[in-house]
Amino acid sequence: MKVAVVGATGMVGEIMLKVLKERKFPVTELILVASEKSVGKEIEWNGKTYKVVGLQTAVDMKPKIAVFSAGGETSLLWAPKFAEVGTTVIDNSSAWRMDNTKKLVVPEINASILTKEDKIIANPNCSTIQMVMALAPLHSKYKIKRVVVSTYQSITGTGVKAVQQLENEYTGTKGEMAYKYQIHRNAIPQCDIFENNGYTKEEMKLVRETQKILNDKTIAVTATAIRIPVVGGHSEAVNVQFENDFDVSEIRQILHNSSGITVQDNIDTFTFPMPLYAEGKDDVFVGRIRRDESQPNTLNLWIVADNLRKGAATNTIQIAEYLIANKLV
Ligand code: 2RA
Repeated sequence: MKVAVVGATGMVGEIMLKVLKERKFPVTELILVASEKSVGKEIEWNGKTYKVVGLQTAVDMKPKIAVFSAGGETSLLWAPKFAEVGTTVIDNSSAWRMDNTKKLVVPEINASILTKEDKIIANPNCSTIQMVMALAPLHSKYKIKRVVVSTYQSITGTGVKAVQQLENEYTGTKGEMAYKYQIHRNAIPQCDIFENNGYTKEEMKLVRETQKILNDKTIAVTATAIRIPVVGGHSEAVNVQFENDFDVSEIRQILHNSSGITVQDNIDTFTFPMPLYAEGKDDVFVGRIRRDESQPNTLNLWIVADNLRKGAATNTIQIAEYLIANKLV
């Protein structure tokens, strides 16, 4: 299959290439796409060397699938151009996520809504993906009423500049700032820009995308998204109130039986998820599972995942795999 990777030189783009190879995706022709300044750059993939091409060249090559991680502006302008030549686009930016005509997909939860007509598919935000992966099976069983989530987000979510800032601060080197403040030995209560309601875009993504993916606007969600000096993945403290009561051991069993979830939950052996150990893995790790004794039908969870893999690249490739398996491309 002719596959284009748009944003091939970025952090997520590089992981998408890695995942395509790891999962032996049926690539017969690979098109590496990046901004004009990277055109001609050579990238090795699966034993072959490829030259990066520009966006119009890639459209003219009519790939069957194009996986995007190139920012919202590029996606808004170029995803429709790919779709017009018959390409199915799976986009990692926020450009299409809340568009009523576009599907927002986590394969383990709602891939069945996809049809042949879906030519631009939105990949959810990383912090949303890991949360709904754990919440979806519990919602089916106990019906979620309200979610309160605090996130502890990896600087890789911001990109290379942030990783370099932390490195510079750690080594005492002067350099460009990705954040307004020092991130080394700090926690910044701002991920993305603020909206008029005092919440950041990142926090409102957790609200809006969760309701769309679980297809239930009655679910109340409130979020606080924090940036911390970690690189392995995002962590989330989730407090979830259900309509119905539950048994904690049954909750653990439901999560254990859910595809893409690994339960790491035993305080006697100090077993719980941590980003240092989630890095490079595709599962969503859930632990610290315990009843919230302050109010009925309410549970606390700790959810950790590699934000560049299941939070972005792997989820994207899994959507592409679903399209092929179900003959939707
Ligand atoms: C972040 N989820 O972590 C956003 C975008 N990757 O900054």
